[in-house]
Formats: sequence, C-alpha cells, structure tokens
Amino acid sequence: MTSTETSYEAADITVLEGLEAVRKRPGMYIGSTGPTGLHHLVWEVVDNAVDEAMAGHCTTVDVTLHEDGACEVSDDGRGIPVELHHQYEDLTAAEVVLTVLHAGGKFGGDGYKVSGGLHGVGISVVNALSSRVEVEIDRNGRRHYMDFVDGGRLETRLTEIGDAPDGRTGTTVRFWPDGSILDETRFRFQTLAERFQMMAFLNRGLRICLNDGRSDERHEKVEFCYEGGIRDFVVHVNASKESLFNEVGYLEGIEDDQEVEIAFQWNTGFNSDGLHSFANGINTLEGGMHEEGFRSALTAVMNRYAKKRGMLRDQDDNLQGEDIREGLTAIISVRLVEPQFEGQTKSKLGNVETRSLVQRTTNDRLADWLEEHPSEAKRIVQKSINAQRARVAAQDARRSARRKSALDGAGMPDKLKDCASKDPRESELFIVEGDSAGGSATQARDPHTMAILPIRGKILNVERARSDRMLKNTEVQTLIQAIGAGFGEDFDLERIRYHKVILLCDADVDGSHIRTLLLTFFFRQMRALVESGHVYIAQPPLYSTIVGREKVYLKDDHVKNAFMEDNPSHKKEFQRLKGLGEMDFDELRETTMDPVRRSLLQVSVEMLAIADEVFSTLMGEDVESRKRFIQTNAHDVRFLDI
Ligand code: 0RA
Repeated sequence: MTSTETSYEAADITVLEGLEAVRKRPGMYIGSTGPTGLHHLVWEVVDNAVDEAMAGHCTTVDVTLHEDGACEVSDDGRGIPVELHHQYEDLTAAEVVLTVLHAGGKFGGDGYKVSGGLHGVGISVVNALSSRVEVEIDRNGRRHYMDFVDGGRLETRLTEIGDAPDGRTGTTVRFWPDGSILDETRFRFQTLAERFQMMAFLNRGLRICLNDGRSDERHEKVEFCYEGGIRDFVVHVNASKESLFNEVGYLEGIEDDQEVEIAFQWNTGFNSDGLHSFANGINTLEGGMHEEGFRSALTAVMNRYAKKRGMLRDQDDNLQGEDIREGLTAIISVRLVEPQFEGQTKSKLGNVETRSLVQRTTNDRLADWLEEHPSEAKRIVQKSINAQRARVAAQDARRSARRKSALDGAGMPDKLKDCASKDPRESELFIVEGDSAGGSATQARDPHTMAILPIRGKILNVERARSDRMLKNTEVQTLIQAIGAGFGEDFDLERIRYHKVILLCDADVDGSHIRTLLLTFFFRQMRALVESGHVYIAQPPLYSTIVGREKVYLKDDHVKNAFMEDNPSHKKEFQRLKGLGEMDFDELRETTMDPVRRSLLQVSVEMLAIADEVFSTLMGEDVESRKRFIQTNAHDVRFLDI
C-alpha cells in the first residue's frame, strides 16, 4: 500500500462523514425528497455550468435524460480542475468538488465573482443523494474520468482515459438519483424545459439543450438560446399580446460588485403585474429591493417626462405607479456577490445597495431612453393617463358599489325576519321596538307578506349625527339594508323591497320617542319613501276590557268613550295597555297586524312638513328649546304620534 493510498483513505472517511449528513437530512440541502428536491439536483449541476458561462467560458449545456434513469449534464466550460487540491493534498480538486460540502467553484482564489445564489449547496450534495455518479473532465488536452457509488463513495479515482477530442474543455456529470432516499426519481421533461428556457433568457447567448432518451417518453429535443437575453424574454412574454410599440427598451447599470439589466415593453392590455425580477438567475417571486428601486424610479421618471412634455399639467394629479405599469412587461435581472434572500419562500431580495443601483440606473437611463424614443414615450404616457382615468372612475364606482352592498346588498341582516314574497307591492316591513315584541310580532305575522325587523333601544339621534357617523350605527345600517333602496341622495324608490314600512312602537313616551327618531330618519334619508305614502304607523290599542268571556280592545280614549256611552251598564275595569309586550301574539295579530282588523296611520307629507320643525326642535342642538318643547307637549302624546 502506498502512502498516497493511506492518506486518501483518511481523507475519504472525513469526506464521507460530510456526505452522510446530507443523506440523513436531505431536506436541509434540497428542500424536500419529493419532485422539487429531485429537480433541485439537476439545477445544482446546471448552475455550475451556467456559472462557467457567466465567467465567459461556456457556451453550451446539453442535458440528456437516459433510459436507465440517469441525468447527464454536459458543458463546454473550463472543466473542473484536475490538479491536486492545495488543502486536501491527496485529493484532486475534482474529487474535492464532488465530495466536500460547499467546495463548489469558490475555492482557489479568484473563483467566481458571482455565483448561483439559492442553489449553491454544491455538486457534492448531488453526489450524496445519488446511487451512482460518473464524471468526465476534458482539460489540459486530456479526458479524465472518475465515478462514485452509494452516495459519494469514490469508486474510481480521477484517471486520464485518453485525449480530449479536438483539445476541447468541459465537464460531463451523469448521476442516478438515489431511490432509497428520494421519494421520486423520475424527471419531468416540462419542469426541466421551462427552467432551462428561463436560464437561457437570463444568460444571453448561452445554449441549453434538453434531450429525452427515455423510451416511454415522447419529447422532441428542445434547444434554448437567446442572443437578445432578457430582451427576448420580454418579446416572449408579450408574444401573445398586442404590443404598444415594436421596440423593446433596455437599460444596464454596472457597479463594482453588482450589475443590473432591465428590459421592458408595453402592451395594449391592462395587466399591471408584468414585472418579473431575478437575482443571480433566481426568480425573486416576492420581489425585493431591485423591484422597489425600479418601481419608484419608473414612476418618478414618467411623471417628470409627462410634465416636461406638457402631457400632464402642474395642477393634474401625478400618475401613480400602477397607472404607468398597466400593460408593462419588464424583466429585471441583477447579479451581485452576496445576495440576501428573504421572505416566506426566500425569494425576496434584501440587498439595499441593489435598490439604489437599480433606482439610479432607471432614473438616468430610462430618462435618456424616453428622449431617444419620443413616439414610444408619448404612447406610454397616453396609456398611463388613460389608466389613471379608468382607475379614478373604477374607484368611484367601487366606492358606491361597496356602499350599496354594505347598506342594501343581497345579504339581509340577521335580525330581519323577511317575508317569503319577493313582490314589494304586497310586502310589508314591520319595524318593531324591542326584541321581545319582535318575537311576538314574528309569531303573529303572516310570513308570506310580513317581514319583522326588531329595533333595539333608542336608535341614533339622527338629526344631530353627521351622516358618516350615522351610517356606522348598526340599527340604521340594518334599516337601510332591509329596505334595500339606499339612502340620502342615492335613495332609489324603484328598489324598495316593501311598499308598506310600518312602525310598531309602544304607546308610551319611549315608544313615541323611538317613532319620532325613525320618522326623522325617513324624512331625512328616505324622503321619497314618505312622500309616496309608503310609511305607516301601526296603532296598537290603548285599552282593553272584558265583555262576557271575551277581551275587547279599544284603540284610544275616543273609542273608549264611545264604548262607555254604548254600554252604560259595563262595570268592568278598562286596562290601559302600556307595551306591546303585554299582548300575546294572538292579541297582537288581531288588534294590530291583521290587515282586516288593524288600523294603520299613513304618514303624510303634510304631517312631515309640520314634523320637520318638530324634529328640528326635538332633536336639534338647542337644548333649551328642546326642553321647552318637551315640557309644553308632554301631555299631548297624540301630537308626537303625528
Ligand atoms: C472549480 C473551479 C473551476 C471550475 C469548476 C469548479 C467547474 C465546476 C463544474 C461543474 C460542472 N461543470 C463545471 N465546470 C467547472 C475553475 C477552473 C479554472 O480556473 O480553470
């Protein structure tokens, strides 16, 4: 045994311990053991090749899915270094890259300026999670080969197996995902193709081919290569849309250790989420600093331009970001040394310095672009102004629709015991004071035509309340909702749900107060309802007395006096009925609700003309005159009854 072999074995043990950790907790390295994790292995290998491309050393990546379950990724980069590694004296650099966690491409001094951020766990992870890995490296004019089995155990050490064809350089990695660790080992063509296309867009000029050699799959070979890079990406996204102009705009900004590229075009559509962003080739679905920088600068630049050109006057409202972004398709791609991925799905870029680069680039370069493209610029501004108008109009419409649905929408308040009939002409709404009276009324009613709405306590003092506060009052909201025709200026008599709105209140002082409040409300907010005679006051009897075995109800003093004249021998007591609660539901039906026997008082316009003064006096701010009014009229309950 040579000394090299001995120390290799020593290195081998520590190396395997590292990979063992990956096999124990694969989720920590590739997210999951499901399809997402499986495809993650491919991204890992392809990212390495793309890194080579970004460093300017690779033009083509060929991916092949083999019949035996292998995925082969072949690139024409520099090839993984084959020399002995400076830290692991007995291992070649290639062996280290495949077996040491995070060795990736970053070792050896000037590795990569910018490297695949999210996936950068290293190709050794792929090795750890594969039952077999074969690597071919063309470098220094020679072809090298090594292979691993069972999650990273080196089976064949790196050896030269011949000349590199035509002196080419490059790396081929073939791996068989380990079915004892992964739930899924079957690659999905579509998943791979979509991502490769995206990668090709983001890496201008890089050719990525996907070949399916599996006999049970029928996929044509696909090849993605875009000389225009993200400009072509924009054309692709806009392909099914009508573009506002042919030109695709392009902006670029470079700083010491970060760079940004932006491509954009507007289409005639109304979509305002056509902004897509990437950081180091990772789709930043949650946005982040690069998007922020672009959005704010875009809004500022467009407003400045529109004002300068007189398309927007000084007194006009500024265009909002969403107005400008309507119909915009834009790709932002940034590359930076230490991307910070944040957010729920780690797809939000957190680097503040990137915001300022993107903002500055957009501010300067977009302003230039607009100057150089006056006809395009004019169209963009015009479209934004149209979007602004549409937005304001939609806002107004929404606002009133929301108000309508909050106050008279389809959903009726729970408190309302609606009638079965949907014909307003035969429908009646009884507004009943108190829950218990509401219960009796519900039992007493004809459910086909009579709806019951119990109103609790004293509703808002409408006269003094400002309308916004008034509308917050739940009793008032319920009322508006039940009647279903809006309120105030929007009140629409055509939409009332009941042709009779009947106030059913106790015959006492509290009852008249509530009745007055309700009438005030109708008078102020639904005047047309009163004017056209839809509002009534139910008149529960004031007295009852027993005649023989029957209870007789007497509506008021007038009727009582007449009764006493007609029945001089009647010696029974007269009961003064104070509240609706004193009647059971049969009594309530017979005396107050039954259309044949009840007596309703229709509220008339003339009453209201007088009432207007009354209401103002009773409800107004003037406490002194209110007191006086109540004192002088307290004896005359009928006056308050109207
Ligand atoms: C380490 C250093 C260098 C390249 C690579 C790794 C490399 C890794 C992979 C994985 C798949 N394809 C790859 N191609 C290259 C830099 C080599 C140099 O400086 O010459």
